[in-house]
Amino acid sequence: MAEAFPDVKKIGHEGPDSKNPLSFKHYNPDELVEGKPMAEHLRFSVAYWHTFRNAGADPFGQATRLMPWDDGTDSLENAANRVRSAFEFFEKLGVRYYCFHDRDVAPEGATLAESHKNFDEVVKVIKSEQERTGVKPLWVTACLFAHPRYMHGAATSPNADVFAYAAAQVAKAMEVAVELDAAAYLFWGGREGYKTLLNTDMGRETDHLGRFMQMAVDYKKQIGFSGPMYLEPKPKEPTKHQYDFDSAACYAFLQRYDLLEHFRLNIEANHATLAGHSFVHELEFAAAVGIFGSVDANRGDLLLGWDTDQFPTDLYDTTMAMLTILKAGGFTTGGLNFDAHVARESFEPVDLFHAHIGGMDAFARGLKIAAAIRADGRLGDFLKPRYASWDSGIGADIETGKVGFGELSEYMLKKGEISPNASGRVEMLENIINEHI
Ligand code: XLS
Ligand code: NI
Ligand code: NI
Repeated sequence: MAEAFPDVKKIGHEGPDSKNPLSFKHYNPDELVEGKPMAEHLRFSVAYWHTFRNAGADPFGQATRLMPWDDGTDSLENAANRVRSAFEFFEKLGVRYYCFHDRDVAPEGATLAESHKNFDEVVKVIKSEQERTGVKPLWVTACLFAHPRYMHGAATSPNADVFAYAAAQVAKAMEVAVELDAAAYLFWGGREGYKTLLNTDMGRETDHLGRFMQMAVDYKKQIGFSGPMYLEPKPKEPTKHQYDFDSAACYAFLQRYDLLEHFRLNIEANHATLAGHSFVHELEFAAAVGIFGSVDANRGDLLLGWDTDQFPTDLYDTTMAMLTILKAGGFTTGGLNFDAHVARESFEPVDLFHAHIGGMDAFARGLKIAAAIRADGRLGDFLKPRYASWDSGIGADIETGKVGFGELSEYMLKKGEISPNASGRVEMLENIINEHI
């Protein structure tokens, strides 16, 4: 098979002064940051659905992208060629991970059995490409939202057969995750929500979603899949309201259905903004309650209210994200998956390289800036004295449960007024970030 990207060689690190658009200015995989190579800090991953399936159509216009390796058919041969092209891309870009939905890599068949068979055929090709290159899935997932059978949802469909079909699809995708040595398995609740409450039994639907995830946990044990499972919050789109609205809603769901020890979150930047949060808020919440897992790295557009899935380029955002990720101890099984697509007008194959290089450099810079801010220490040092009143005296008594409202009333009546507050120094702290950017 001919090369898919014959004009592109392996992308190298040329440093910030290079004018070569096909080079990294900041991402240098072996360079140590806080004693760990950048590649291990960032664990970049390519999203198969955007980079190899999304041809650039939108609700108003047809596909624009040139994909010379793709003959446009649903044949197994085309699927296999696409896999080879994808691995050529991963290798040339220098990423170690990729993510996919079952139906991204293999065509849906006329029956479930035929779909399984198609999947198995393509997985053979994927496996040999993985062995050749060492590139592996950061996570695997099943597409439970594109086919018309999922019009009312998958695990939350009013039709019990749809739940059963989705379970069969997930079971198969989990088996493939084992086969391909995926680091994790992911659930994004594509249509697990509602269009109108007039036709929806919310309590029953969320119970079904909980039951579905409990079954997934059982199956994971049964087939010996050792990686974690991720839940990816998103507040809306395609439904008006999705049950996995944001990190906090996912946390409540996981607690209610006793799933906490088996799941972590995959935080997507654009989903955070759709939920009315910042990307870093979602990361910080997940880290604070101990369920931070992985990241779908992209960005939205403040002027557009949907999931535009643009490549991340905002240094302030990548810096704030890496500050939180470093504070949380970094990725273990997770990484930065570019759940992003090139603009519809960036239709040439080389644009895929520009887009990913930009995203990787933006996060490499964010990582270096975050490490410099941590080394500088002023930001981190600010918190200790700010919370000092909790380290001894009445604060410590509250934290350790020694006192209740009665004791606190006594304490305050005697003291008469609070010790003076200190300034929050908002602008001074913001200035420290900008000193380093
Ligand atoms: C869609 C989601 C999806 C998941 C994987 O908005 O981001 O791409 O990441 O199903
Ligand atoms: Ni995503
Ligand atoms: Ni998304």
